[in-house]
Amino acid sequence: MSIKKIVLRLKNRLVFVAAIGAFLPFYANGQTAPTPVGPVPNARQIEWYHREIIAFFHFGMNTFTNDNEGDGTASPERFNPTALDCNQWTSVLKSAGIGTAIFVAKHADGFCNWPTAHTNYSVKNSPWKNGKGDVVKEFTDACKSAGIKAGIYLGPHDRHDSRYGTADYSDYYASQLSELLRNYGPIWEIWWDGAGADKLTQAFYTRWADSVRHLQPNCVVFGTKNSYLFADCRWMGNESGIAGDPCWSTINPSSIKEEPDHINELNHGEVNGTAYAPAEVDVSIRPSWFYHTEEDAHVKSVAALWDIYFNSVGHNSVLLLNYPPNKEGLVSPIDAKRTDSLGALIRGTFKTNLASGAAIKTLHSRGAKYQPSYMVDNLENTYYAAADGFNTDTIVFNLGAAKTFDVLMLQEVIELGHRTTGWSVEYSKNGKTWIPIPEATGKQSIGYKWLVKFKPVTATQVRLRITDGKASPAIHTFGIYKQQM
Ligand code: IPT
Repeated sequence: MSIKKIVLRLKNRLVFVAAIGAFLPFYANGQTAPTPVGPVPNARQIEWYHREIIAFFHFGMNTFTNDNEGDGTASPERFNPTALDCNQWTSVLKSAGIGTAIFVAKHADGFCNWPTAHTNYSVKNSPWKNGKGDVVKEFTDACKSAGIKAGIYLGPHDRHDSRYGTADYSDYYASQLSELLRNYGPIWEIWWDGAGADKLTQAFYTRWADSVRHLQPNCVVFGTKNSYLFADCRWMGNESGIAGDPCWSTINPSSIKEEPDHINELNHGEVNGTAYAPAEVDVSIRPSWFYHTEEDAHVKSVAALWDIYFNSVGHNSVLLLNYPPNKEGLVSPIDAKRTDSLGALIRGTFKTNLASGAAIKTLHSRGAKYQPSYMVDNLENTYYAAADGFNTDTIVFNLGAAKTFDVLMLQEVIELGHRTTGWSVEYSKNGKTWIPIPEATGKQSIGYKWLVKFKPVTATQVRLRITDGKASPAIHTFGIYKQQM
């Protein structure tokens, strides 16, 4: 080989090595996904978040005794819905756009809405359908045919059964749980109310949770008090529909346990909490959980429900909205109309992201696979991510023309953990002067979804300032919208 050829070969090799060298940092920083930070959701929790709203149905002996917390002595004779139709319930949900529902199979008065083999205190000793009825079956069948996921509340507390709190009660409850988890198709969530459940030890729940995991591996667990170890989602700390600001998906297990109460931690979560257990916000559309005619005039207004939506779904939580079916066994048309309007308001408002198509500039782009435009593309699997080493960013959306909006949406990539811990949004009419939106200033958590509403503003540019974080930002959605009242 001539000297010339050898030199040429060496040169080519050098060019090749240099090319790889130039490409590597880009590849390493630009094309690999950010590493998750802190606790992250399991598959059940990811699915749970995407349901956004779950309906709750409180119906049982209390409906007929005009009570909310029956003492367990009311005769089964009193349970007699005249026109029970669970397909009517699910049609209410379909038209409101709600795709998940949880039914109270047994509340604390102990009366069972299905003909369980393990107590006589049930529908089988009621006049309804001559004792041949099964509300759990009618509910799960109706959900199935409507394409709605069905969950079950099986009250841990029991005022009727004298075994409550003893080892025998653990057997009794386990047998009922098994009936419900074996015989009614997929059960999407099990709800372990902590109310009155203080006598139930961790050992009870360990046994019951084993059975849930064994019989329905994908079932979400709402856990509180001594079921805290199994909580896929936690109580939010109040029953009025107002999750905290911030509201972290993370929390310490001792706070979920509620000893002595930990309301503040439940409400806000804990930014450095070691468990991933986001809040499920239980609230009734009426003052009570069960139906009372005298509350027909006090069904929550659409405006109140809209606020609750922002304070629950819009606070990185899932809304569990209760409907109390009446003595006929139907959801009242008043309640149905309100959630119809809520559904229309949600669909109308979030239909058009006024930032879609914006020209977007960021300070620390990670690379082509994580483009800023992915924040406004309305696609499920794309997101913007900043380069490693930058926990803050400034993201400017040039809207191209003046747009008027009064709602803001942010979504993080929950699979990557809570990354951003400080953010604010400002707008500009000329690209020079920036005006803060007070309601969106000094915010902390984002998580699955954060919503803010405010008086309408008109702007040609909007900017998101990420001011603090545990890791480089990973933003799934940035949206601005006009409320469609
Ligand atoms: C409260 C329980 O303490 C909590 O564990 C959870 O189950 C919650 O109810 C559900 O709303 S008690 C209630 C009277 C505030």
